[in-house]
Amino acid sequence: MNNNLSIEFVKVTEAAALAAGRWTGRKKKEEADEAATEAMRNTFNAIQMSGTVVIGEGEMDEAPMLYIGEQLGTGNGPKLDIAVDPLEGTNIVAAGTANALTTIAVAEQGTLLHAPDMYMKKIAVGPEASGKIDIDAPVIENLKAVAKAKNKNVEDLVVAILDRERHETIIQEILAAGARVKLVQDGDVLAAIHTAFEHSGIDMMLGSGGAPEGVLAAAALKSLGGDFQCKLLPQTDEEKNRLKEMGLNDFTKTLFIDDIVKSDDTYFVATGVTDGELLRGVQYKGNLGITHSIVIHGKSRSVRFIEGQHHLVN
Ligand code: VTB
Repeated sequence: MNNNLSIEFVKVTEAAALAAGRWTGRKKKEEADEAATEAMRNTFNAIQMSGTVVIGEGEMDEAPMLYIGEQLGTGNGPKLDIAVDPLEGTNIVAAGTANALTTIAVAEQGTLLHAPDMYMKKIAVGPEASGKIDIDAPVIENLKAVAKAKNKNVEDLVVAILDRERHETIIQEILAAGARVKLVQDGDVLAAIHTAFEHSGIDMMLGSGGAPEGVLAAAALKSLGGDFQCKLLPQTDEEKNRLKEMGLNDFTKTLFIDDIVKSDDTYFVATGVTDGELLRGVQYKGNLGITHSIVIHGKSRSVRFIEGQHHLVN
């Protein structure tokens, strides 16, 4: 992929964040999501590329969402797979709390997992524990393996997990092993990526969340040298049929990071909407909007933090 595209992709998440940020703390999550989606689509469509959404917010009939199979870009230029989460944390934005972001991952055509938007069981770790995890193993075994790899005691480990009733058993297993939890209201993309950033204090991410969020996290973690495994969790026959239509017949099998993201030639990009632990949120000063983004390039494994100043036309 042409390196110059990276700045074009940053513009996409910046535009989405600038649009969604206007809705921060207004208790209007749908409006925030729609604003992010529209800005993302418009900015993508100005890029010289032939992109396809391989995993996103829903199916064609659920428009205005960026749907699976949607074509993005001018139609000229490289053929690319795109994973999108126009607004990771719609509830966060509505409530005006922390860690909402806009995010995309882009890779060469045919290299990102193409799957419906459904639940996915996930495990994520940073570079030190890469290759040591097993999504099928008991929680305690994964904790022991991560502790050993990081030269820590199990008691020192912090596991990020979405604060949901469905996770009660896993949470109890983490606590019984002596480790600690960091309960996350929303946003398991960031929770997963945090495992690769020492200062976050998070050693592992467990639990089920959205499949698009899983692909986005895997794209970032692959470039950061971390590890990620998952299993798709269809809830209905309709979801099972949709999986089959997409060629995923054996949905019970574990998907490893290289199954989810097959190439190194990837970009993961995110822009903060509300202030968070990795990125500051959008700040508005009159006609000026200030954004903070991260760009992770798989080929070079470079990580860049980019501050943008934007003159906004109202
Ligand atoms: C996660 C999280 C999202 O949905 O994937 C989660 O990353 C999973 O779904 O920010 P439930 O909310 O149904 O548990 C979000 O929290 C919201 O899309």
